[in-house]
Amino acid sequence: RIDACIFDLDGVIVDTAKYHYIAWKRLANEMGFDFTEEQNELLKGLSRTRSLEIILEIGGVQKSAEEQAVLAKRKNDWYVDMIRHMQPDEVLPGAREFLESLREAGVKTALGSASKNAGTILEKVGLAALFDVVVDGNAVTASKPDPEVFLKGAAGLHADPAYCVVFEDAVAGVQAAKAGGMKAVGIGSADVLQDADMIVSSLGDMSLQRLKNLK
Ligand code: G16
Ligand code: MG
Repeated sequence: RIDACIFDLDGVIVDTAKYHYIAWKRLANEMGFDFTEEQNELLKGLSRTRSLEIILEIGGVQKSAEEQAVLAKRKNDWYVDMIRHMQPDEVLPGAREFLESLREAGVKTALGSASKNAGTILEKVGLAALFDVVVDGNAVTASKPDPEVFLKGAAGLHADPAYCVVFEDAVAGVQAAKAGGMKAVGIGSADVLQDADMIVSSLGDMSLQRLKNLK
């Protein structure tokens, strides 16, 4: 039995990693070092402050807490400037259709994202109405793999975690789901998401029947 589905945002519903990358790379370049797409992979699912710490480590640069706050804001201003142009056609394949099928079947839905910009993104791509609850980076104190974001989603939906399924593309996100006693569907490759109960390449491969098969 499945009562609720909880979705990660970046990498599951939309590809915002490409915008994060452009903004982080610009920041790194301004500080005088490069930042590669491969390094950007390390930041998926992590908070903005944690991401900046990692980038500073990559560049071998030390900054005070005050300077870090300024840098994080600078990056976010560039990022917000990009996501405010996002369009409904940027929703990843199958995501909208799967969310609609859950709504029709009476399965509750929540968003569980590390991003403080999650609400804006859902509005821009026209998906806000398909989520019953949104838990984002403004609502949590502990980052994935801590299960807080997903447990808050389940609580907001009045759902027992044991009957919740989390959809995640990041290893830390799958670990967070399992730590919260939930089932996890990994979006991506089986090599990296071994802890997931099922792996699909996109939400286009999901259906109510496959959801039921999770038991
Ligand atoms: C997303 C991204 C991360 C990003 C984080 C915070 O997480 O994957 O790369 O650092 O949000 O974003 P913001 O700077 O907008 O608060 P998720 O959990 O949606 O995959
Ligand atoms: Mg993600």
